[in-house]
Amino acid sequence: MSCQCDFADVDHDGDDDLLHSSYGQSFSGLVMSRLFLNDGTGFFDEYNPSGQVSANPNLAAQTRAGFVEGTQQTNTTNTTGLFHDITNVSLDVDFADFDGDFDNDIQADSRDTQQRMFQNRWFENGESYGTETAQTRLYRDVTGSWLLGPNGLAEQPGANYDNDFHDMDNDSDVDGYFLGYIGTTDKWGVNDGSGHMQNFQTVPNSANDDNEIDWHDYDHDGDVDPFISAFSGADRFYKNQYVESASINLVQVSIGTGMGGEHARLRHGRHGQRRRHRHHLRRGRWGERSVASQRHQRSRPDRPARGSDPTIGSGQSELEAAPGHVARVGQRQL
Ligand SMILES: [Ca+2]
Ligand SMILES: [Ca+2]
Ligand SMILES: [Ca+2]
Ligand SMILES: [Ca+2]
Repeated sequence: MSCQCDFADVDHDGDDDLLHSSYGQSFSGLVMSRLFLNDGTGFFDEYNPSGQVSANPNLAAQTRAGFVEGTQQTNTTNTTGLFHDITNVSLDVDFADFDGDFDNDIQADSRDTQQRMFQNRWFENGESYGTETAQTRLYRDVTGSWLLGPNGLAEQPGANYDNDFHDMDNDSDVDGYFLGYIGTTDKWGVNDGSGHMQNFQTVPNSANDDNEIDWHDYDHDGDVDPFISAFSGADRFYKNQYVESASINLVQVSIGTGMGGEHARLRHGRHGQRRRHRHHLRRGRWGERSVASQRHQRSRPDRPARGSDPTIGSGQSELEAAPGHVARVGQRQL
């Protein structure tokens, strides 16, 4: 019933702790996600300060079990610590410091229901986990203020298989790309610097049923660009135009041959091995492509310098402007 775990040091003791997400039996979204603390020797103990235990398997309403302040209330928008919702159809979880206070907050996607945001309260609790007597814990559900989206909690994604976070506008806070944010359509949102995702924008040509997003500054212009792997159909690459136009304004660019959706689906099915594909992208395939691209450009003095193409800011990509170059790189992929 789990499709994703993630590691980060949530309590500033120098070891990586474990967040284990669940999507529930038959994607019910009724089983709790759980946090486990590393004891420094590689053994993990569940952080469950109330001592209450979930029923098997579904977490009942008003239960205090879990790592987040308050009691369980489905789809709560409370942000004071009275209630939380730690049961959703979570196929991806990510640690990031959304509010810029140097501790690891949590974003949990949900295939079919409201995504969640949990604020790490280490510093708010005086550099401690908090106490049950004070009704404080390490995490607080802040979905109601950090992730309401363009239409509040009415969003019903239906295909939210992955989100990922990176600084898309170079202002030193993490922004987000949300797969299948409404139906199967993707959106990106920007962080206001204190954790609130806002100004959600629809990603062009993103109605396909996608599987994963990851980042890479493929054109080395100083902003990160998203790559989307598709469940079916073609994968997509977008250019972030922030450096050129002071606006993210994602525009789809060609990715050449050899990276189509059928190819991707064969490599990594919907649930089983998606992270292996991500690892591959980070470590080699796209990095090698970028290096090759740079070398090729330096060897062609007649080609415009990177970032100097005036058509980029009006929506045409650098890759589109040099199709021959893309084709040669693509052949190298095969
Ligand atoms: Ca730790
Ligand atoms: Ca934080
Ligand atoms: Ca940012
Ligand atoms: Ca870029």
